[in-house]
Amino acid sequence: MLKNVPIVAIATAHGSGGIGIIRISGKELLPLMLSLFKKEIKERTVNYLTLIDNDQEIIDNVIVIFFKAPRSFTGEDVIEIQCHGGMVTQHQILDICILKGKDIGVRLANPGEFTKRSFLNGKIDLIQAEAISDLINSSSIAAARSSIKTMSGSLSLVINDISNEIINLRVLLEANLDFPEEDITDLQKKDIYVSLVSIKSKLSKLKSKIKNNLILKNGINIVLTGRPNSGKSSLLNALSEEEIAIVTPLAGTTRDKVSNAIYIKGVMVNIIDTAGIRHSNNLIEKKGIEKSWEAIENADIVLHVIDSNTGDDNTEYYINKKISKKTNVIKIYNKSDLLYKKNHDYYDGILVSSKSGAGLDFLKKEILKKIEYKTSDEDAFSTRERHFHAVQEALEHIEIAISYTQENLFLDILAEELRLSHCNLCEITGQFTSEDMLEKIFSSFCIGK
Ligand SMILES: Nc1nc2c(ncn2[C@@H]2O[C@H](COP(=O)(O)OP(=O)(O)OP(=O)(O)O)[C@@H](O)[C@H]2O)c(=O)[nH]1
Ligand SMILES: [Mg+2]
Repeated sequence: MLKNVPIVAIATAHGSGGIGIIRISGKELLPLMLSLFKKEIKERTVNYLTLIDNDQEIIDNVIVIFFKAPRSFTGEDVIEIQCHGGMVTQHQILDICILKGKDIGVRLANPGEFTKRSFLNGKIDLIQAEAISDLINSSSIAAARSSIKTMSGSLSLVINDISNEIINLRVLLEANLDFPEEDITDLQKKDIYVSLVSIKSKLSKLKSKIKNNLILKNGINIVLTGRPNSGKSSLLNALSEEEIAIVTPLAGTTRDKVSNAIYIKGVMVNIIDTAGIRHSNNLIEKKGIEKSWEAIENADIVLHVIDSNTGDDNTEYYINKKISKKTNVIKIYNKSDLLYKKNHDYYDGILVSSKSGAGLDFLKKEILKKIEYKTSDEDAFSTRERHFHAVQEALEHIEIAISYTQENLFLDILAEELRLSHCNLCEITGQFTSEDMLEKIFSSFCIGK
């Protein structure tokens, strides 16, 4: 598909509405404007015009606004045509734009292509582009608020501030690279160390903020595991305050995964109950246990439920072998109501009763603690997984750099680690982002955006 030719799309939602907006963007739209409206429209003025098709039939009376490059959303010439919002009219206008724009190569826009052009023309950075998509798709007022803040550049500002600190340090280091280490004064050494520690602290803060926002945006997955009859389904029901799963005294009751979403301090927690883990020759139960293992692999937190009266039979050992490093495990000693007295053996987990509800509030607090969620986060950002990973890598490079300041100063290594850290931050804002990655990001947008 040809790049940089003018593009056109319906910018309003698909279907009939009060009005529809057709948007055209291209480097030089004067010829198309003259062909469509027979006159040159002044930029940023509202124009009430009649749009006529090739058979001289009126398509619609429309309002047209022209944004001259570079003072437009895309940074190119942009024409916005507001018409009556029927699908037939909108498609007729789309067709006439393509027909009359044939000489300048007008084609239909791909998903997200207007925003992509805005990014490529330096009007917005990648974070702001993503925030536009998040704003359109936001499902709560809180999410919309954080998107609009991010769109206005709040996250970009924080990243650019850290980037500038890294650049300043790189300049200092690279200026000294040609000199032997002894020529660097103790004062300079101390300055380098202090700067690195300051960058590290800012990145750590940013990382935990991004994580917090990701938790708010996506929620977390909790999987209940353990031996049959330990009380997993009972715990799901107790946390849900609803009879979601079947509970019986028979071992092997749950076969399929059963899940329910609850909210803990505004965080969506998707709880998945699984088949109890044991050796079984029953075909259905075996399939259920396979599903349990799959769920465990994808969990953010595993609640490993143990009947505090009967113990666990090594299930924990197998679960720990299966889970990834990032998964948290919380041991739950269930059926506390059946215990005569609390035994010190339960110190490594949480004692609860799914029957009486004892210990559940404490468990909820522990869940938020495990994922390091902080409730009062005023400056919410609209963030994505890729931001988190990039900041994490940027932080790792700074930590390596700090480790090389301990005894001798290895200027070349320091300079290289700072360069890599800086690259990670530039990936977030889009300064060094591969074409493939851009394709992936913008293709998730809707057409006309
Ligand atoms: N007294 C008491 N009984 C409980 C408690 N939790 C569960 N039970 C009982 O233990 C039995 C098994 O509970 P389930 O919730 O079905 O256990 P499960 O781990 O889901 O079992 P499977 O689905 O077979 O793997 C039922 O009879 C429950 O009523 C508890 O906290 N106290
Ligand atoms: Mg069950």
